[in-house]
Amino acid sequence: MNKNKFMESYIENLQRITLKNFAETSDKDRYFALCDTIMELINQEWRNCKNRTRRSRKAYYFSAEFLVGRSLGNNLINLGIYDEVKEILSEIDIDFESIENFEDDAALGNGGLGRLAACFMDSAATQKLDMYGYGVRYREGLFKQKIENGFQVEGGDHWIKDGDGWSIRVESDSKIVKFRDQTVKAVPYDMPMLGFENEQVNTLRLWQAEPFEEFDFSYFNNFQYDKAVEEKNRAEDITRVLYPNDMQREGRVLRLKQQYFFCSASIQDMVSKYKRYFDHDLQFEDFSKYHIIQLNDTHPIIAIPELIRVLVDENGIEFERAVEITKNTFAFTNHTVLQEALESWPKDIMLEVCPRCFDIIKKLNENLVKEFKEKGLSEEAIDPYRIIRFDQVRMANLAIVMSKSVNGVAKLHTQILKDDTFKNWYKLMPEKFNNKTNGITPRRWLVYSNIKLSNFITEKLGSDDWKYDLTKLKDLEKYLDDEKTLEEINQIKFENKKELAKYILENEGISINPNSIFDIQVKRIHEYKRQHLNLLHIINLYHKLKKNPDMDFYPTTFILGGKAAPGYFRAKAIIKLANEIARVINNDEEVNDKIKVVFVNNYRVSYGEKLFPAADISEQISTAGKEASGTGNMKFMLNGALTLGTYDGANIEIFENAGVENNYLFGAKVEELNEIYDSYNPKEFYYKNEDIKDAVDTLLSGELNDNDSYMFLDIYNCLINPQGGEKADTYFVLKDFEDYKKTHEKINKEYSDRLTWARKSLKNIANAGYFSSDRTILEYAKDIWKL
Ligand code: Z16
Repeated sequence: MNKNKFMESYIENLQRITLKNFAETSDKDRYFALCDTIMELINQEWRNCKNRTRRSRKAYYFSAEFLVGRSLGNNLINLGIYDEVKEILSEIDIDFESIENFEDDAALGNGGLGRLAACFMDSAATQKLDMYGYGVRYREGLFKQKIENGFQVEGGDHWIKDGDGWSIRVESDSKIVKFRDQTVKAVPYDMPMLGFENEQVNTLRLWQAEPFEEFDFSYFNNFQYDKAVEEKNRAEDITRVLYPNDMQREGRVLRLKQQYFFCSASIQDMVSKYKRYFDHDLQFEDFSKYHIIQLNDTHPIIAIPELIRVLVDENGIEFERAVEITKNTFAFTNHTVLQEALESWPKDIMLEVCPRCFDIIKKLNENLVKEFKEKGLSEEAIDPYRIIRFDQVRMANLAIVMSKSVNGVAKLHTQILKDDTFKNWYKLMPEKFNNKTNGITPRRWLVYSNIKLSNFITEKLGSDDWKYDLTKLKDLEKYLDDEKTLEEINQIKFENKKELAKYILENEGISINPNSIFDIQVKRIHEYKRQHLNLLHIINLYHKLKKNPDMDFYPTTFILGGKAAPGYFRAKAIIKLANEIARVINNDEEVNDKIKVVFVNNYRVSYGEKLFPAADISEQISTAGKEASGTGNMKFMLNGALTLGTYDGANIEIFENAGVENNYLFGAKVEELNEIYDSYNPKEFYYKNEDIKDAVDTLLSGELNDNDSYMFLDIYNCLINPQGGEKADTYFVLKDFEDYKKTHEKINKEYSDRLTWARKSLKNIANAGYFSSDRTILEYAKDIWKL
């Protein structure tokens, strides 16, 4: 890059888009001008990639969510010009960090699943894999969380109200999407996905819904202005907002419209390009040779009947032939074993949204049933396989029949799919099932967000090859017994903790001690993730410190954060509980030099970038068997935190790679929980264990105040009182409490041996290589996509 040219074009852009003189421009202006300048810089390479890959086999990642976060810093890192641009800006008195903060997170996802899609985009480009992302351009991303009086309050997230510096509207590639009762235009917005220091620029294409005709003049001419506006709104409604539920299916018509909307537009896009560039293949003989579609969970499965529809209805392909093509085109990833998340759509809703797709699904179901009957299966034996049952379309079944691959996202998770969730399917078609353990991109989650550790690693290894092949971190192990290195690791962690402390003081108004242990749990709030186990333990610890002020105890700061789905009362109760515990403890001068509790407001990608580098302990405490993988666990590990975790999801693989002796494993395993499931009685634990009783009773003792919301009673009841046919403590919080507490005591003791701790930290960093999404995406490419 030519520095002078960059500066010149930057200032030119700044003045052109604002019509102001340089000195008069605001930080926001300066941010957007920088986006423009970078977009110009990559334009040539982006076009080159598009041209080069027109006739090549490509993977298409279909996902209702892409949780991209901010792009400025990440793009500069991937272009290899981060330091230079910072310098250029400082030469004209612009502070990079301050303008960086003007970028709103692109929060087009709920949590792990959406962030995984974003990490995959980074890794695919970095590995020079031709992968296209297809999704939805929500006008409002995941709600902004505010905390008022300890309660979560949701606010809007109109992330593009001041513009969108990273997208190009490609009007000419617009598609028409037809619903039963409405026809809309799908307009693509393309975001460049840059490979790390290579020439690759892939595309993330997000569709926005707009009225088919900008203004319906027939209404207008009849003086029906309201009706004309109404039609426009009805179209725009489809992509107005991201549904904020993770792990909970949403049975609304508008949600299915969103899904069908982006799937239909994407399939049409693929087919029309195919016809343009492979114009000799009128019979689509080679379609599946050039396309493989990876379905990110159940959300985009409607793309399956949509492809059949487009082939049959719009291209005259025979039904059976279209089915064959489709079966060779799709692959399906499952992300959860929680039944409440597996989507099924009522027939009526499908008929209301996309009747032709329902027709096709019905036919697929009939063919399947017929095939089973010919094989001699009874009606009953067929039941678990039916795509339609009790007038519900079971999306996972549709995907499994129609895909060439079905995968889980961590070893244990895939095993549970085979043994349990999809066991009938597994018996029938074992060859389809495979595992792809999740990963994270080391560029965003280390190179960009933890510059100090990143530079340190490069210095120690004498090269930055590890950024391209994260398994090279293994070579850090030669420093395991080098005291100087270990001290440096502690020093870097300390610097990061100071920075986080400053940020938390500014944003949460709470002052925390960087010399204390930073124990962090950030993720969506859900009972299975057991934030309430963490909180009950803090309550009990607090009481112990009150009773015994001279207790040997290493000061600890407990940090929690995460959003609750707006309709999930108990998750919101957990947030209120966290804030109430924080209020009581932080205001108690007898203990607040020993423990502090912080609930960080509005946890999101850009907050995570500050939290992961500063953690000593990573809390990964889900009930065994429930967290499909987890990916936050990997971000903490890569940044040198030790995992306090259950034998669940990818934690297991973290323990395997870094050594369980360098982390803190606790709690019951899946097999044990399955065995005791029917006989489990949490009350036994409550009466037998004083600490449990102390913590649980505090929910109702009056010491904590839920402002008459009955929230703490709800948590109390769910732990020990079976309610309305529902068992008590289905997530085994009380069962695991004692072991959790003991493990915390061990951590607290061992932390003071600072060198031994640093050694464990280094062990984790050195063995985090496996969890690069570069490894994951290469496995997809090799085993499933054959790219
Ligand atoms: C989600 O974030 C996940 C699963 C799901 O069905 C829906 C959503 Cl929105 C998460 C899993 O809970 C998590 O364990 C996993 O690491 C992540 O998906 C990516 O696979």
